[in-house]
Formats: sequence, C-alpha cells, structure tokens
Amino acid sequence: MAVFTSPYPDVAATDLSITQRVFQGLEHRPDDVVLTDGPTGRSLTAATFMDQVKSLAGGLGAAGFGADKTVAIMAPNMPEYCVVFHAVAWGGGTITTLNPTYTAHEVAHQMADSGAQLLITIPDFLETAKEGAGDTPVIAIGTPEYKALFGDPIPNQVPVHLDDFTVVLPYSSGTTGLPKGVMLSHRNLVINVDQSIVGADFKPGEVTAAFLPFFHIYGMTVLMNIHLAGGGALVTMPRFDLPLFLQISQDHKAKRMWVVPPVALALAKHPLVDDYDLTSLEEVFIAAAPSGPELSDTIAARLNCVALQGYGMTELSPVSHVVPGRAPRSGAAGLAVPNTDCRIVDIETGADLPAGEEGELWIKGPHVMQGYLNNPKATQETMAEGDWLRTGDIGRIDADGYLFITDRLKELIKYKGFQVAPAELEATLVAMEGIVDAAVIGKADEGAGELPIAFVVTGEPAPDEIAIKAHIEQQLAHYKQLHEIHFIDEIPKSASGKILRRLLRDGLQG
Ligand code: AYL
Repeated sequence: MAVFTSPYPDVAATDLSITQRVFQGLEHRPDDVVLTDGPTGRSLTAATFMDQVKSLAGGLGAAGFGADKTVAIMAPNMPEYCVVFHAVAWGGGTITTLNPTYTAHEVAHQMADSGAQLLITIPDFLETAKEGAGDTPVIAIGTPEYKALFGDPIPNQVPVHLDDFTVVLPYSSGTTGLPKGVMLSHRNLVINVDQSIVGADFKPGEVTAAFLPFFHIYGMTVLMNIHLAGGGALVTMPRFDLPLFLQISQDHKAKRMWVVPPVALALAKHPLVDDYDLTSLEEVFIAAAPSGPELSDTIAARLNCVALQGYGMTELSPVSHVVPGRAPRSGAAGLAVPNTDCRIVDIETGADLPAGEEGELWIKGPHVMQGYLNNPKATQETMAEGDWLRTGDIGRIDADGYLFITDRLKELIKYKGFQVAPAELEATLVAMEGIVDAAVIGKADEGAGELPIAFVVTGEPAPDEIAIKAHIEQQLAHYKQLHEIHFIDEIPKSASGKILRRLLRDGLQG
C-alpha cells in the first residue's frame, strides 16, 4: 500500500470533550472578550461564556434535554449560537445543526432524521421552524422561554464516551444520495482542532470576522472551536455582507480571513476593498470548493498577503489539508495536517498510485467520522477496508506532499461552498406531478463555482419551467434553486440505472 504520510509529527490525543478543550483555551483569560456580535457590538467575555454554557446545560438537563438527547439548532452566527452548541455538548447531548435558511420541508426532514427532541432558533425563523418541527418543541433565542431555559449550572462535563458518542450531527450528502447525518465524536472534533492549529499555524490573539456559518463544519470547527480553543476571538456576522466584513476586519486588525471561493473572488475584484485599511492582513485562507491559482495570486498581490487553500470534508471534521503560510503554493489544496494519511487510488483498477499521478483521494486518521446516522449502507460504501475514507475527489500529491484537487468523482454540487445534493433535487423534482424523471448536475460559474441545473422528462400534464422553479422554491433553500431547466426525452442511464451525469455535462458543452 502506497501511503502518503503527513509532514508533521503527530499531535497527541487529549482525553477532553470538545467543550473541555474549548474551555482549556478560555480559562486562563476570563476577562478577554471572545465573542462579539458584529452588527450590534454585544459581547461575551470568556468567563461569561463559560458561565452561560454551564447554566444553559443545567437548565436543558432539568427540562429533559440533557444527556443522550439531541438538540437541533437553526440560527445564524451570533454569540448565543456558541453558548447553545457548547451547553448541549457539556450536558452530554448531541447537537444537529440546520441551515437557518431552510424551508419547513427541509427542517421537517432533518428533525425527523436526526430524532432531535428540541429545536432552538431565533425569532425571525420561528414560524418556519415550528412548521417544520411539528410536535417537537421550538424555542427562540432572546425570548422569555429561552431565558427560562437557563438553570443551576452543571460544574463539570457530563461524562460521555469520547470515541463512540456522537456530539455533533451536521448533514452531508457525501459521495452520493441524500443529505445524511455525519456522526462526529468528541475525539473527532478535539483532534481536528489540534491538527488544524498546527496545520494552519494558528496563533493566540487571532480575531476574525466570522461569517462562515457555524452550522456548517467549516464555521463550526475552524471559526468557533479553533478560535475559542486556540486563544483567539470571533466577531460574528449573521450573513455575508462585504462592507461589514471589511469593516470588522479593519477595526479588529484581522490577520487572517477564512473564506470560500466566492468571497475570495470579491476580495480579488470588488472595488469596495480599496476603501478599507487591511494592512494588518497576513493571510486569506480559502476552502470548501475548488479555486484556482490565479485567484490566490490576485489576492496576494492586491492585499499584500498570502492567499492559500485548505481542503477537507464534513466527514473529516473537516480539515485534512492546509497550505502553510510559510510555504505557500498557489493552486495547491494543502499539505496533510498531523495524524493524516492519504492514498491516491486508481479509479479503474483500485491500485495505489505514486506521487504525481491522479486518482481518488482516500484519507485515514482520527478525524474521520464514525459513520452516517442510521445508514450503514452509505457508511460502508464510503469507508474502505482499514478505515480509509473515500473522499470522492480526484487529485494528485506532488513530490513535496502538496495535494492538488483536479476533479470530482462524486455527484455533489458546490454552490458558493454550500453542498447541493443532486439526489435531493431529483427526488423533489420527480415528486412533482407531471415530472416523470429528472437529473441534476452542476454547471460551472465564475461567481458561485457551480450552479444547479436540471434535465427533466415530463408526462401529461407537463409543468412548465415557471411551475417547476416555483415548486423547488417552495420546498428547498435558496442555494438549491435551479438556474436552468432542460426538457429532454430520456435521462441517460447506465445498465444498472445510474444517471450518466458525465454525458449530460458533455452535452452542455457540445
Ligand atoms: P463539505 N478544493 C477543491 N474542492 C474542495 C476544496 C478545495 N480546496 N475543499 C473542499 N472541497 C470540496 O463537506 C470537495 O469536493 O466540507 C470536498 O469533498 O461541505 C467537499 O468540498 C467537502 O464539502 C478547511 C476548512 C476544508 C474547511 C474545509 C471545508 C469543508 C467543506 C478545509 O481547513
């Protein structure tokens, strides 16, 4: 077996829960402001944050939402998000994170699939949350019901199995099919914080404008947990807003921006960027979707900093690769972080390939998920023998150990870094009257990376484009909307019934 090992020495596993690990980075600096709400300036010190976590954990436990229970959170980034997240973890529960822009239909699916017993949201989303949650209680942050949830503090972490217990359940479609609950343990989250601190050379004192959503693993681990555990601080933003992002970065003298390719594009091209003093900026970190060397080079030249990439997956907690700031390489997705082994596997023969050759990337390490919730079949298809995770991404590793992602084997579409699962759109399409069959693929787009587009086969009565788009709009969140609909006679499929997406993609170009 040809294994590429990490260039870094291993980091040691610590027997801490994710909240204990975060508290370890807070206890010595009780008076530091660690969380600030960007739009209002409302802030929390480390001590207040820890007190609130312990009291909310106590109250949740007293109300029957403590150990072994699953609590869902559907909220934009705000200091309270981190309080709820860590209160559930401290109390021995599981958190499942929902995109706050979800429709009631999507909320209902994740609530049922995750088995969550409580949904915490904000007043703006209360109506949709309640519609989706059905009989499950819903509480909005900031309301009297939320305040009443705080109780007698739980002084210590409620004991949980650090390896086997699922502390977070974000959703990902993985290599195929519908979004699935990704079971991540305390051990997964803690080790990935420590692997990433080394890989990204994270330094105490780092402050960043946190717009990447905490519900997604990038915001959850890299922003929330690394900044709190690693001695940093966050200024939270409920959504991306370029002027506010630049203002916060300027005011707090941010040294690093954590972004996704569309925001990197704005940093490279938007005229507004020139109106701010970003001289303290040392690095722009780009991850979650492909981006090319030209983009990093343009940013580096414009902002006089390094611009580099990281690579990972929800199933990897998520960080497996980071390009180090001291040895940038434009176009590369990174060097393997500590404790991370890689293989490049020939997609035809299954043979291990040497440096420089292209194949599917497989990854092994303590950050690899426990599996997909209630889905042994998908887990088995994703995990190869010996605990290797098949990423579904195609790439090569060069002689210096840098990973380059060159293509995607899996059907996943990335719209502005958000996951769009073709299978979910296809199921939603064929559920519509008059649609007989459907296939969804991504179409390359400079601003979004990829746009979801559909091919449909209609019956009688045939819905038109407007009706189909309206149906999707009613069922699915904004980033899953269809940008083109092609009416065709038949969806091309293999003998086993698999959609031949490559043929559809090639047809677009031809
Ligand atoms: P998910 N280049 C190309 N594709 C990428 C890259 C990259 N640099 N990073 C992620 N992807 C794609 O679960 C790839 O197809 O997690 C991968 O399988 O939403 C998929 O996105 C995973 O999507 C960090 C911080 C990575 C964050 C992340 C993002 C995790 C996104 C490393 O240090």
